[in-house]
Amino acid sequence: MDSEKSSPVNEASPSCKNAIPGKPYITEEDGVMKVRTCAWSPPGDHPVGCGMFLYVKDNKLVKVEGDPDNPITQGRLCPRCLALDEVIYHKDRLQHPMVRDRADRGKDKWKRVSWDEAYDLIESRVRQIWKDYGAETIFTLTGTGRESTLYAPVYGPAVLNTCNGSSTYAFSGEACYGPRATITNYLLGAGVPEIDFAQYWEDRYDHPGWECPKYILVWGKDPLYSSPDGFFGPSIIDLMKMRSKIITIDPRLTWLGAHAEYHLQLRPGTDAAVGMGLCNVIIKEGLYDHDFVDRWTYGFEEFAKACEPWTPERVEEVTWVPAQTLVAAARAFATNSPSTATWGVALDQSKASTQAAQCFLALVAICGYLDVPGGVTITKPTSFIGQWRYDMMDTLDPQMAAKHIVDRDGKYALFNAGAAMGGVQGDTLLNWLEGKWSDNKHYYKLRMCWIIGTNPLACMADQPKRWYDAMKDLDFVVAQDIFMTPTIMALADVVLPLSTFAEHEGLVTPNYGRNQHFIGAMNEAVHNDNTKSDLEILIDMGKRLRPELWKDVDSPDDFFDQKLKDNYGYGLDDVKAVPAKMAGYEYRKYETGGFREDGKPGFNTSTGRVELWSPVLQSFGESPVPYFEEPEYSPVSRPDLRFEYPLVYTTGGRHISMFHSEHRQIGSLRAMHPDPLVTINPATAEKYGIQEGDWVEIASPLGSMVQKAHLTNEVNEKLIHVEHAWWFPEQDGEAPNLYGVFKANANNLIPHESVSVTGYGAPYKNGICKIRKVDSLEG
Ligand SMILES: Nc1nc2c(c(=O)[nH]1)N[C@H]1C(S)=C(S)[C@@H](COP(=O)(O)OP(=O)(O)OC[C@H]3O[C@@H](n4cnc5c(=O)[nH]c(N)nc54)[C@H](O)[C@@H]3O)O[C@H]1N2
Ligand SMILES: Nc1nc2c(c(=O)[nH]1)N[C@H]1C(S)=C(S)[C@@H](COP(=O)(O)OP(=O)(O)OC[C@H]3O[C@@H](n4cnc5c(=O)[nH]c(N)nc54)[C@H](O)[C@@H]3O)O[C@H]1N2
Ligand SMILES: [Mo]
Repeated sequence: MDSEKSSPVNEASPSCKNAIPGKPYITEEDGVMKVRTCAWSPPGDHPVGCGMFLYVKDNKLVKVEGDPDNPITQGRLCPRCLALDEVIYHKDRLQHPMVRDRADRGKDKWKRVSWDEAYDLIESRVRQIWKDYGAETIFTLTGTGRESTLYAPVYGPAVLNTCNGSSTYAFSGEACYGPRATITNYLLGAGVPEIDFAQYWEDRYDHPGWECPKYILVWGKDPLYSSPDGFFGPSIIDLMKMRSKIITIDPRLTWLGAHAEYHLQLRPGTDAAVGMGLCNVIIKEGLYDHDFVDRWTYGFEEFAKACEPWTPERVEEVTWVPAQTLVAAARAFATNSPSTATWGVALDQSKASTQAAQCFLALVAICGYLDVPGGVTITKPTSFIGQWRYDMMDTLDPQMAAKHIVDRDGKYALFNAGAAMGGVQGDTLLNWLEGKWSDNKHYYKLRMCWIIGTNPLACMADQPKRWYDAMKDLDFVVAQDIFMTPTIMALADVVLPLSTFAEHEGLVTPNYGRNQHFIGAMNEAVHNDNTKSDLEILIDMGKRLRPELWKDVDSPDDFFDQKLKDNYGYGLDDVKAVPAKMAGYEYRKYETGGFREDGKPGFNTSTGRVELWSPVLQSFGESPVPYFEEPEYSPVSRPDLRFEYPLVYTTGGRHISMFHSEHRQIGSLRAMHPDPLVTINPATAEKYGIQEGDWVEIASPLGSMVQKAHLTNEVNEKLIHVEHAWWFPEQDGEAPNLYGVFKANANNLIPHESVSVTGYGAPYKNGICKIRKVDSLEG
C-alpha cells in the first residue's frame, strides 16, 4: 500500500506498474482492471467530476473506490457513487430500445427493437413531420446539468433542424442556474461566481498566493448535500477546518446553519429584502471597499438609495430575520477581508430572482471580494462546448430561426434576448402547448418532442398535470434514459437506453464551462453493447438527418479531441493522462484586461464596470436597481387566504441519497430515505394532531399532495418544508397511476407564470399551505 501511495497508479508515468499500453488510466492485476475515471452521469449528478477507481473483472464492475489523487475530491465519494453497481446491474434498467403504439401511451406495452430499427423509425417520423408541418413543430426538452446538458441543446439545430430545441425546459421561469448565470452575465460580464476554494491548482490549499476566506456566506444553498454545478460541497468543511466561519441565509436550520456564526433564518422568498438590508448596513456604516467601488462599480449612489429604506427593523418586520443578527452578520462579512459567498438555487426559485441576484452580486462587489484570493472567483463565460452550441444554432435557416416560440404578448423579452441558444421560455411553452394562442397568426401546433435528460412530470414541471395533458396529444415523442420514468411511461413512443458514465467516454466540465476549474476524463470501464451515450446518439442521428454537419466527426473520441485542441491547445490524451486537467487561475483580471474581449482593464459590461445600476435591466423594462416584491402567494400578499392557508412552505432541500427524481429504485439508497418527508415543527404538528411518521396532506390554493411527517426544529412554527421529485417505481406504472407520480408531488402546489418581466425565476421555494393528517399516501 505504501508503495502505491508514493507512486500513485493514476500518474501518467510510463513506469506505472501494470499500466495498459496507451491507457495510463488503467492498471491490471490478477485479471482485475483498475480504471481511473471522473464521475458525471447517468446516473444523475452535477459536474463535480468526483475522482474514482472502478475495479472491473470480466467486464463486470466489482468495486468502487475514491481516487485519493484527484485534486478536488481527494478520495471522498458520496453514497450515490458507491451504489453504482446497483444502478448498472439493476433489473429494471433499460437495456434495449423500445417502441410502443401511440394509442398505447400510458400502457406497459413496449416492444423491444434493435438500435437500427429505432433509429429508422425516428428518422422516418422526423422526415415526415418536416414535410407535413415544418421542422419548427418539433421541440426538445431537457433537464438539469447532467452530461446531457452539453449535448441536448444541439439536438434541436443539428439533428432536428428546429428553432425550438436548445436549452428548453418544462420549467417555470427557468428556475435554476439560468437566472443566476444570466444576471451575472449582464451585471458583471462574467460566468458564474464561485467560492475560492483553491480549486484551480493541483497543489490546492498550498498554492502560493491563495488565501483561506475568513467568512463564507452561504445563501440559499446547502452545498454539503447538493455539491451543485461543479462545486464540491465538502470543501467547505476543509475551509472551516482551516479558519473559515460561516454565515447562512436559509429558512431551515441546516447543518451549516447550526455551525454558523450567524444564521439568518428568513421567510422564503424575501431574499431581496435581506440582501438590501445587508448592503444598507454596510453602506451606512462605511464598511465597503471604497477604492473598488470608486474604480470598478457603476451606479453606487442609486444602488445605495434603493437599499436605504431597508433598515434592520424593516427587514425584521418583512423577513423574520432579527435586526441585530442582520447587522452583526453584515459587519462580520464586510470587515473580515477576504471573505467569500455562494448563492444557491433558492435565489432562482422565487419570482424576485433578479432582485435577489442583484443584491448578492452587489454585496460581494462592494465588499471588494470579487476575483481576489480567498474571495469570489469569476471567469469569462466561455467553454469548449458553448461556442459549438452557437455555431450549430447558426446553421439554422434564418426563416426557421424566426419561428422560435415566444410569448404572444411580448413578455419575457430579456429571456428571449438571451436565448440565442434557442431555448423556449417554460411558461411560454406550456401556454403554446395548451393551444392558448391558437388564434394568433404566427401560431403553429407542436407535433413532436425529444426528451433528453428530464423527468418533468415528477420533478421539473410546476402543475405537472397541466404538462401531462398538454403533451398527451403530440404526434410523436422520443426519450432516452437509464430507467423507465413516469414521464416516459405517460408520453413516449420510443425510448432509447443510455449507458452510465462507467460505460462510455466523456468529458466533465464544471459549471458547464462558465467557471471551469478543470476538465476531467470519463473513461469507459465496463463495455455495454446494448446502450449508448447522449453524444453517440447525437452523432448517429445527426449523420442521418443533417449529415452535412457531421461529416468530420466519426466518434465521441474524435469529437472531444478536436474540441479540446481547438479551444485549449491540448488533446484528449492529455486529459486522460491525469486525474483532472487543472485550469489555473489569475486574480484581479479586471486590472489586467483578462475579462474583456478588447483586452482593456475592467469588466465585460457596457459600462466596463460592475453594474449596480443596470442599463440592461432597464432596457428590458425591469428596474435597474433591486426592489422588494412579495411572493404572489404569501401571508402578506394574500391576507384573504390567511386563515385557510396559515402556513408557509418551502420545497426541495436536497438529500444525499437522491438526485432529483432518480435513485428511488436503488435499494441501498432508498433504504437511507424510504419516504417523501414533510418537515414540521413539533409545536405546529401538535396543533394539528400530527405525529412523527403520520401521513400528511399538504394543500395550497392550487393543489395538494401527501408526504410523511418528520418533526424537527429545523423549521419554525410558521414554516414547513416539503421534498420534491418523488415517484414510486415499485407502484403500478400504467396510467392513471404512473408510478404514483402525482401523489407526493410538491409541484402540485406551485403556480405557473408567477414570473417577473425578465422571464426568470418562479416560486418553487415559497408559497402558502394548510396541512392535515391523513391515513395513507392515497390521502
Ligand atoms: N418543488 C421543487 N421542484 C423542483 C426543485 C425544487 O427545489 N423544488 N428543483 C428544480 C431544479 S433546481 C431542477 S434543475 C429540476 C430538475 O429536474 P430534471 O432535470 O427533470 O430531473 P429529473 O427528474 O431527475 O430527470 C432527469 C432524468 O434524466 C435521466 N438522466 C440522468 N443522467 C442522464 C444523462 O446523462 N443523460 C440523459 N439523457 N438522461 C439522464 C434521469 O434518469 C432522469 O430520469 O427540478 C426542479 N424541481
Ligand atoms: N443529492 C443531490 N444533489 C443535488 C441535487 C439533488 O437533487 N440531489 N440537485 C442538483 C440541482 S439541479 C441543483 S440546482 C442544486 C441545488 O442545490 P442548492 O443550491 O444547495 O439548493 P437546495 O438544496 O434546493 O436549497 C438550498 C437551501 O435553500 C433553502 N431555501 C429554501 N427556500 C429559500 C428561500 O426562499 N431563501 C433562501 N435564502 N433559502 C431558501 C433550503 O432550505 C435549502 O437549505 O443541487 C444539485 N445537487
Ligand atoms: Mo437545478
